[in-house]
Amino acid sequence: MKRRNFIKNTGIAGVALSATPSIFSKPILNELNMINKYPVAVATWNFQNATKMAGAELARGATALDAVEKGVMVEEANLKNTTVGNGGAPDRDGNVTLDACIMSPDGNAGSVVYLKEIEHPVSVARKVMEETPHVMLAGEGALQFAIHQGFKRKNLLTEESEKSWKKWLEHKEYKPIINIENHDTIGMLCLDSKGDIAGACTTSGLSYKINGRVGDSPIIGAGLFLDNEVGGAVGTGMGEAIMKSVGSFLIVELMRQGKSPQEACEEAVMRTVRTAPNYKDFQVAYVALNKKGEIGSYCIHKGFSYAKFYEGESTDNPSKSYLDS
Ligand code: SD4
Repeated sequence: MKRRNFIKNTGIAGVALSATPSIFSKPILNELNMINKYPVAVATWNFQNATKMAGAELARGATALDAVEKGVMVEEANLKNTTVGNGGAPDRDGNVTLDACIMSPDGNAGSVVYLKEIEHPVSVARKVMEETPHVMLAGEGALQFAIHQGFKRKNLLTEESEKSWKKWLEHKEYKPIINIENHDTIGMLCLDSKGDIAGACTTSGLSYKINGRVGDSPIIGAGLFLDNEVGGAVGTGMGEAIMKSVGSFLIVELMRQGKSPQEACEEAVMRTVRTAPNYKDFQVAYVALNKKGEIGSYCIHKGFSYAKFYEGESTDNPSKSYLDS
């Protein structure tokens, strides 16, 4: 049974856009005083393959929701990315457990936590949003739901990840890594040709975490939040710190009160800096996008960047940081 009246407007948007000669030719919603032209896709870290995929979808008239899902799926399937989806690093007992969430412009949300053996948790999160009366499913229940929805089980522990984990077991030292070679959790926000915002966030969480640990990424308001009247925000880094400050929700509310995405991201990072005495030991990074297409980003440590796609162009953008190292 469907709780929410999910608006199946993809077809309508497609028809409207097919009459538009080039959606890059001019800002479509001038009344919003766009800084960036539609469509816009932004993602945490230099995940340009993901933002290009989302951008291509948006360019052919896809909704922000479809674009954001397809975008982050690129990294879920990327075996070289050891912090998202297939090939993600396991917990300290060798289990690959995935967390993901998705939000649509109408405020609907879906999420899965501690999901094993499913390559695309974001798509399961979308099914939770669209096909159930709930927001979040966890563990065995989430897996059973996914199987029932037609998802196939798969071993997600690659030889490489298993090798690294066995090496880690030799010392079992648990210390968060600040920036994992610019490959990390992907949080993405898309603004489509109608000016609607959707977002998604997906991760295998912190490498070698305690079995059962869930981070910020699947928590609506922490790893992701959006409000289609205002904009959206995504977070990456030490999930515990992001959860404690409800970082993404905070950013969206600050933007609602008039702050720019940049100012809002800075304030959210500063909340953690002010409250966590050990803030130098971990990374927290945010990216925000408002309805005008303005983007902001801020982090604790240097080294974080965000991928952006707009006007058909894809770029990597180093973020400003609180610390210089
Ligand atoms: C988590 N925030 O599980 C995620 C991990 C991450 O950079 O983003 N790492 O805490």
